Amino acid sequence: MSDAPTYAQLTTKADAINESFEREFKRFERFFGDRLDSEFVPRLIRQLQVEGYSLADVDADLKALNELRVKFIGKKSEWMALKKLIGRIGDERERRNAGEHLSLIEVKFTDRFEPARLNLEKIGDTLRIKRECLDVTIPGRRPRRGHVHPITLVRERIEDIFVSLGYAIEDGREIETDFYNFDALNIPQNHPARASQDTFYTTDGFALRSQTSTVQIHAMQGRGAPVRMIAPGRVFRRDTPDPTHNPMFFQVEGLCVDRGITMAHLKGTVGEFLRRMFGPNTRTRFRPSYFPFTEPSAEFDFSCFKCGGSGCRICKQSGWIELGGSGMVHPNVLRVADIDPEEFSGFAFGLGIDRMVALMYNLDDIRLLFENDLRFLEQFD
Ligand code: FA5
Repeated sequence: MSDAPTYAQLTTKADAINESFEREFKRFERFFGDRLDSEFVPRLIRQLQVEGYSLADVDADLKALNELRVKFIGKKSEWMALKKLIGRIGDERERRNAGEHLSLIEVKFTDRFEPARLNLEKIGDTLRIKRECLDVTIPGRRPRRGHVHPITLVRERIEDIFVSLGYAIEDGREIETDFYNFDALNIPQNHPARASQDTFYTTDGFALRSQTSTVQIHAMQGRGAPVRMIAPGRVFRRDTPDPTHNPMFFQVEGLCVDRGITMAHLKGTVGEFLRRMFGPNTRTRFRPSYFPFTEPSAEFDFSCFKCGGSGCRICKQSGWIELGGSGMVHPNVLRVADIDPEEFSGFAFGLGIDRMVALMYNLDDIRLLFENDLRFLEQFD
C-alpha cells in the first residue's frame, strides 16, 4: 500500500487487525466488565479466589495487557501506520468513510483496554489488603517453652553445692594468652605437658584455653589470698572426637588458698561435694598422678552411683568412676600470682562436666550433647 491506498484496502486491513485484536483480547475478556455494575469486581474476585488466582497472576496479567496495548495501539503499531495512510486516499468521500471506519474500531480498542486495566488493579488491591489484614479472632499460638541444656543442669547443681560450701563462682575467659594457659601454670615452652593439651590458636598469639586451670591464676591475681572459688566453663583441645572426647567440652575448676591448707582439706571438700551430688554413701578415692601445676598431684574417683561399688556396665565392672585431677597448688603457681608459698598453701581440682553428664544420664556418646537434636534435648525437660 505504498501509493494511494484505496478505501477497500485500508478497511480490509483494519478489519483484519480488529479480528486479531478480538482473538488476543479474549484472555482478558473476563476483566472487562460493565463499569456501571458495582458488583462486577467483587463477584469476579470471589470467582477468581475459587480458582486460586493470586497477586502474582494479577501482575502477570497487567503486564500482558500492557504488552497487548502497545502491540495494537502503541506508537509503532501496525494500526498507527495504517491510520497515517487515510489521508492518502484520493477520493474525498472514501477518505471520510475510511476515517470513520477506523475510528470506530479504535474507540473499541481503547474502550476495552482501560476498564480491563482498572479492574485488574482493583482486584490486585483487594488481594493485597486481604493478604495484609490480621484476623484478631484467630487463637494465639502458644510460644514453645524452652528448658536448660543437660550440661547447664549439672553445672548449676555443682555451683549450688560449692556456693553452699562458701565458694565464689569465677567467670573465666575462653581466649587466653600462652602465659595463662601454660607458663603461669608451670608449663614452660617445650614442656611435654603442652603436647597433651594442644589447642586451637589464633593468628595473633592467642589460644583457646585447654583447661579451666587458667582461672586459678586470674582469680589469685584478682582476689589475692585467701581465695575460694570454682570456675565452670568451656575448654578446647585438639582431640579427635569419639564417644568420650570432644574438641570442645566443659570443665569445673576448684581452688582454695589459705593459711594451713592441706591435702586433707582437698579430700574432705571433694568427698563432701560428691556425697551431695551422688548421695551420702558415695566414697572417694585418690590415686597419685602428675600435673605440672600441683605438687603432690592426684586423680580422684568416686564409687559408682549406679551399683554402689559392686561393679556394673557404667563403671566397667570396677566399682569406681574416674572424675578429674587435683593436688596441692605448686609453689611456682602461687608465686606467679604474688602469693607467698611460705605463708599460704592451697589445693585445686578440675573435672569434666560432659563425661559426668553422660554417666548420670546413661548416654553412650558425649557428642550427643552438642548435636542440637531436639529429639534428644527434649528428654531433659
Ligand atoms: C586437667 O585438665 C587439669 N586441669 C585438671 C586439674 C585441675 C588437675 C586442677 C589438678 C588441679 P585432664 O586433662 O585430666 O586434667 O582433664 C580433666 C577432665 O576433663 C577429664 O577427667 C575428663 O573428664 C575431661 N576431658 C578431657 N579431655 C576431654 C575431651 N576431649 N572431651 C571431653 N572431656 C574431656
